[in-house]
Amino acid sequence: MKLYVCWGTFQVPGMREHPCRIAYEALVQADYEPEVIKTHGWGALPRALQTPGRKTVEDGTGESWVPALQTDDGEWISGTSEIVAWAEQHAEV
Ligand SMILES: N[C@@H](CCC(=O)N[C@@H](CS)C(=O)NCC(=O)O)C(=O)O
Repeated sequence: MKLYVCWGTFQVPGMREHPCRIAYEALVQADYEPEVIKTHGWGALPRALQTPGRKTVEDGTGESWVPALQTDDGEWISGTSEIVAWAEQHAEV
């Protein structure tokens, strides 16, 4: 599976909780080892200015915001709470 994130899965100083980190931790907690793809850029930019990773996310989910998960089945799950819910429902442990 591929987890598309912004610039990483680190905790951002000043940010209460980092959505990409929350999504990553939920998948690890469910015993997955997602391939983490850093999309960089910024979700609010128009498509012409998006990075290739953001364009891949937009093609899959309809929006360029991250985190977004592409499962091994090719299914896309967009949004932190949606990814957390998916991880809980598909826990390998
Ligand atoms: N409601 C969204 C918010 C996600 C969010 O704020 N993601 C940050 C990255 S951690 C983001 O996309 N920031 C702007 C950007 O990088 O495009 C969710 O929880 O999934």
